[in-house]
Amino acid sequence: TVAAAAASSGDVIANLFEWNWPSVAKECTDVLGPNGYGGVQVAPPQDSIKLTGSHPWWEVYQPAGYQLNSRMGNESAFQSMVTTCRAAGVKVYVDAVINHMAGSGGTSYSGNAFTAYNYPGLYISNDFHHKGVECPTASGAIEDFSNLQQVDFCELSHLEDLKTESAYVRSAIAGYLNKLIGYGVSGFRVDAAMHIPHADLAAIYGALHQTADGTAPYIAQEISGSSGALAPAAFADLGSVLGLSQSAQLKSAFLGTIATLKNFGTRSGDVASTKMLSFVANHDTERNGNSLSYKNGATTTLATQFLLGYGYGRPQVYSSFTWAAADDSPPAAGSGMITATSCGSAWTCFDRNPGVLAMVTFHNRVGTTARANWYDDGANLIAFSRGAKGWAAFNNGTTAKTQTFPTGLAAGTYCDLITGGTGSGACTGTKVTVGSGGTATVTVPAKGAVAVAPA
Ligand code: LM2
Ligand code: CA
Repeated sequence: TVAAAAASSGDVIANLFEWNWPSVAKECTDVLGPNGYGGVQVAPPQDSIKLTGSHPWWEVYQPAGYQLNSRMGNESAFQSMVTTCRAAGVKVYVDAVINHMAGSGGTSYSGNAFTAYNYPGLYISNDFHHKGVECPTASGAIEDFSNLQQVDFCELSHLEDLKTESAYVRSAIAGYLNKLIGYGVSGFRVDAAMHIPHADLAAIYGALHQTADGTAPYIAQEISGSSGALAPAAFADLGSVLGLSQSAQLKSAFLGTIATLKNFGTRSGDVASTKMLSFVANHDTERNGNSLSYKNGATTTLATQFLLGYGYGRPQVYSSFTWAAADDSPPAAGSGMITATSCGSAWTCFDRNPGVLAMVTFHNRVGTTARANWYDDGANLIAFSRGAKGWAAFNNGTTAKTQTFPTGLAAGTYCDLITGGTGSGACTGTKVTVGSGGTATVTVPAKGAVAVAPA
């Protein structure tokens, strides 16, 4: 049996995309646990195709079997990472690639050989959808992403599409996920969930065990459609959904004017906050241009701080490797095995940014308290309170702004978490003095934030 996770202080998830298992474990112990993160999301841990020559990051999205040998480490390294993270109070969420297998035959990181539609001891041709059978397109690939039959039964980028309506395939997938739960995993990001029929997802989730936390696994589904049966809202009855359109809204706001974020989380199609896994960027959106990325520097840090402060969805902070070409491998040995993370130029560790850590504290202190006291200048200065528990201001402009804001806070002097730290000693940073009417005159730095939330 797996030990209960150490007392966790919150729900924020660090998405350490393609960090190897020892590096994830160390981050849990040194950074995530001590700073109040509640979880870590890790890259797909199952066996995957190992190409000859270069090793693009996306090898991990071509499963070759469910053994836990991957570019991030072997099964015992995975298990030890989960144990270490849980001991630090950090729950582990796994990216589960269950819609498909690889796009061709090959060999795997476990050293297994496989051919098209044939994974020895696991799947045979009859366990897949095929063109001319379930899939109506001539190519066998999805050609029209608004056509439900194609989306469900054809191949996403020619990746062999599992027959998830079959009892055998469902039980093989559930067996893999239950093995992870048995190791202490608390939930899943379900890759390409939109491409699995709703009933099949329901059957697979229904076969999952309780986690070591004593609850059903947390489920966050990747739904890239926008309307009808393919909209995120159409899957929210089964679990949470990824905030893809929300990350796109954050990009346009932070590259334009953030006053537009007054409706963040309340547009039509925005699911309930409790069903939303929200983020500024992920491994797909940072490459396809749909979101901000580390290349936007301070703007991305500020957007991450906003997301942590605002209170829509369960926020995720993305930290991964830098790249020149979209297919580039993370730093790895010639074998494809990913090397230890070193934050700096090859890896961007937003999860460690002091201003981000301050907002994780803010997020945890205000909890689910409703927003109030919205302020915006019609352009790039905004502020809001979280009831009477906290107040924050964000300046996305390039010059500092001084303004008198309603704060919702009791009169008194508060210490800015971002410049003053989160400890209980004397304030070493900006002081926010709230008068008897609840207002405060504050200077918000260019591309910066001020946030107060007493412990
Ligand atoms: C996802 N969500 O639905 C992942 O977030 C995304 O990163 C995955 O694509 C995709 N679905 C499949 O899991 C990535 C990458 C693709 C790559 C696939 C498979 O963005 O470019 O496709 O992983 O490795 C690659 C080639 C593609 C080829 C395919 C099959 O880029 O040209 O298609 O392999 O051989 C013929
Ligand atoms: Ca499918």
